[in-house]
Amino acid sequence: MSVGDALPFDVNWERDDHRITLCVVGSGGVGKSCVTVRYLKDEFVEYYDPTIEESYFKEVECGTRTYDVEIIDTAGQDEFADHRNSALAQGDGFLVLFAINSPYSWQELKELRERIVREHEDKGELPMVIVGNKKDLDSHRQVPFDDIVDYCRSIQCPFIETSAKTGLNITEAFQLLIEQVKLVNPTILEEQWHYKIANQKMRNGHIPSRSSKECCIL
Ligand SMILES: Nc1nc2c(ncn2[C@@H]2O[C@H](COP(=O)(O)OP(=O)(O)O)[C@@H](O)[C@H]2O)c(=O)[nH]1
Ligand SMILES: [Mg+2]
Repeated sequence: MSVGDALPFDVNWERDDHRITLCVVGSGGVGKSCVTVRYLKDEFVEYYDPTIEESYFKEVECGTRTYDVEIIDTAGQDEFADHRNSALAQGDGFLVLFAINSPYSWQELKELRERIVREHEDKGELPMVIVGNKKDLDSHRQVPFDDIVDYCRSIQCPFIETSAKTGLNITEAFQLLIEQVKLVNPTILEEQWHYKIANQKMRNGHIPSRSSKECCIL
């Protein structure tokens, strides 16, 4: 479909948020901020304030299309007793991180994943990718690879090892997640795409009517 074509369905203009939200989660210090910034800016910045939650926007390619995606680098999950309004409750997909040199973060990952699944149990299957970060510290690995594979098989979740420091598999991790979103929840990607096309038409001076598929050209 090109920008010039009529929309195949009515865009709900009452909703101003057709973005796909991907949340980067995991216990403190696993590298959530570094992974996110490596993906967005291809830089490794050693230190981020661990208490700050940041939100970014990016166009992400999947197949032949690009989608507007919000990426939330979460923080302070240890205190989220009541997190109903938090990113964890709103995410459409989750990159769940641990650090391969931290058994604590691996245990935390399992608990965190269960909390996210409980939070979204009404939605059924949830797009998720498990990420073992700090792969550059493989010589200090404390989470056995076989344990990770066994766990990920048991919950049927894709797994990838990354390094924010070297950039290894960072784009691939986000790509894997967007592919999971496409697999589990293709409708939200479709909606996002049509919303994006409608916005491009608006910018080009085409005002789609709210109730018909026709456009009037000003
Ligand atoms: N060696 C190595 N250090 C990393 C990597 N990713 C993050 N770090 C370091 O781990 C610490 C915590 O990273 P940060 O992104 O702030 O963790 P967050 O609390 O999960 O957001 C910082 O000192 C980073 O420099 C990585 O891939 N390899
Ligand atoms: Mg952080």
